[in-house]
Amino acid sequence: MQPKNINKDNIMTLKPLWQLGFSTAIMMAISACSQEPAPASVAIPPTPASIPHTNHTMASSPEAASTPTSHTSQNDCEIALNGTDAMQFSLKQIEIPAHCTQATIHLSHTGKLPKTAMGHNVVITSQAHLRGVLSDGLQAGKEHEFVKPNDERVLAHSKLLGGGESDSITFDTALLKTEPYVFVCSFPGHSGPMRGTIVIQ
Ligand SMILES: [Cu+2]
Repeated sequence: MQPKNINKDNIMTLKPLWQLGFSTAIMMAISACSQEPAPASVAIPPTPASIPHTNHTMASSPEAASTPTSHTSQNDCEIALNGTDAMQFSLKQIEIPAHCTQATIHLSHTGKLPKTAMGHNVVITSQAHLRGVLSDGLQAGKEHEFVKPNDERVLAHSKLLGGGESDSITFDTALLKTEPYVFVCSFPGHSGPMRGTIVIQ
């Protein structure tokens, strides 16, 4: 049959070509490796771990030296977070200074919609437990403000807020240093856009 022969021919001719291409690529890769010396000029940036966390004024640049040192160490452990009628948090990432043993999140609903339509909360949990916390929160329903009661996977959570309301939560930061943590709004349908990572730095 004609179609079969054509197929066979194609395979026969394609295979050597493919092998040639493959071996050429390998040879090129090998020669590229052996010819190029290691780029010695690449500067290794200092890792965050190498920066002494007790030293706030690393006066390595003029800007850093001229920065007012009026901030108190208590205030930088407090984070302001807004939720809007457009189903957004004001932050995609919460940064907590490494010296904070506790951190506080002040959540404000800056919109006007009621919490039945556009409720916002902030729930702190590990990345690994996020999915389970959200599905159990959904099951817990609105009478529990979409957080399973006494959920051990939840480090902290705020009340569910409507427009114009606010709430604050304070939590220990020790666990945040052991694995990736996230903040999320557990109101149905909000966890996609309304979530972010927590970074200790
Ligand atoms: Cu929300």
